Amino acid sequence: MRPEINTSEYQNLALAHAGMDVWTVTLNRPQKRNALDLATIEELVTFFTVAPRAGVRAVVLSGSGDHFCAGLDLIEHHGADRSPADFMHVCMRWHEAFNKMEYGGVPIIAALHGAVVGGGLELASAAHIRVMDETAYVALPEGQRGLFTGGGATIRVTDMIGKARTIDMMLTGRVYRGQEAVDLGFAQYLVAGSSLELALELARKAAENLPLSNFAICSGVSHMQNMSGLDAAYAEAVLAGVVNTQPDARERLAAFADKSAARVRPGS
Ligand code: 1HE
Repeated sequence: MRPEINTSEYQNLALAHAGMDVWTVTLNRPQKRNALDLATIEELVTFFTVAPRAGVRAVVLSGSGDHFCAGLDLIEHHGADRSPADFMHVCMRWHEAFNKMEYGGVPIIAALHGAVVGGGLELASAAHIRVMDETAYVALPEGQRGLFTGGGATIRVTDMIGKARTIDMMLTGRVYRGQEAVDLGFAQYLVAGSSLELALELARKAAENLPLSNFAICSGVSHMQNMSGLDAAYAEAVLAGVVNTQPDARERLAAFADKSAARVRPGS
């Protein structure tokens, strides 16, 4: 049976259906600059566990207030006085949430503005597309706080910008923004206006694809990055075997064959 998204279950995330089975997921603790406490991480786990089976065709992830996300809730962490094992388990819940995002098969577009820092950058890195506005900036200030990244920066930020730049950010607290951030690979789009607006447009575009194609794109590419070239080629062939013969694709292929389908042109 298809599970439902029960919006009243969520306190720290604001969920809304934006049409075409596109959902907006908004970090909703602006008074805490959307810092990620354990409760918020659990809500992310819940949503991204249910979303792939609830018919969600794309997600726009954003933050309320002036900032996307200030990372780990430092006040909660300070107050909890955690043991090494406690914090290891906290990090495992972050990984649970972010892996469900990256590998879940539902396209996630992050709309970034203001601070996207520490764990906030780790969260954004688990999305499939990132859109920055002119206020957005990224940093990994853990080193300055006496901490280390625990939500996947060593993997996903390094994938985006390379090892040397990641280490520089961690050591020096370097901040990137604007075109430079896009050129380095932090985001695929920079907008003069609202990142949310473009993210929604991109999500709707992605939602027009068949869900099985999006599943392959939004889980297959990531899985294949973790494999040897030989295994990745094998897995790609198997996945394409399933996706490229799906009955729902016949109509689209027929439209290409009878010349009624749009052609690929620059600017389309
Ligand atoms: C917070 C947090 C937080 C704000 N945890 N409460 N992340 C950082 O080191 C970033 C820390 N935050 C900042 O640098 C700034 O807050 C911002 C640049 C994001 C925003 O500045 P501003 O001037 O708008 O806000 P503010 O006055 O600093 O903070 C407003 C409130 O948000 C204040 O709470 P209040 O109750 O005193 O009003 C802050 O305490 C609260 N707040 N950021 C908790 N992060 C799995 S490991 C991941 C490791 C990390 O992510 S390390 C965290 C890195």
